[in-house]
Amino acid sequence: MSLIFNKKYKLDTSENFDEYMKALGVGLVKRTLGNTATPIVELTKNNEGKLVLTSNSIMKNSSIEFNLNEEFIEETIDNRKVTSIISQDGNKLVHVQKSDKHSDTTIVREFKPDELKMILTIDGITCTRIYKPVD
Ligand code: DKA
Repeated sequence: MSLIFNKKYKLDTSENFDEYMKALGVGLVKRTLGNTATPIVELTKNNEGKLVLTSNSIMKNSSIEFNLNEEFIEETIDNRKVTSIISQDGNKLVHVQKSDKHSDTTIVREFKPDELKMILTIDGITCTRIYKPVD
């Protein structure tokens, strides 16, 4: 199994996202927006061969560009500045975010033809978000 590029996925179901955001220290206003947003996510590659992960929603349009296994500074959807590193495990991207403001968090994105499954963990809290292909 490998990653799936150039395919748009839209959020379909989400479990425990509010608890996850609370553990990150996200305030009520942003959590309310986060809980109602249905982002559309797509993985592409740019001209330099970097991977690009785009997320578009009413809350924010964001895009991160990265090489696998290389640290980079990421500004998250809720405007945290974190140090990120992303590695590949078959059809999964394993994304670790480090910050001095909260515990390390890991986001695993599993790309399948019929869904994109995200598992987000922090401090023993697990959030599962299922995205479905658009069209
Ligand atoms: C997603 O892409 C969720 C990404 C997690 C962002 C953390 C906090 C967001 C606060 C609105 O589906």
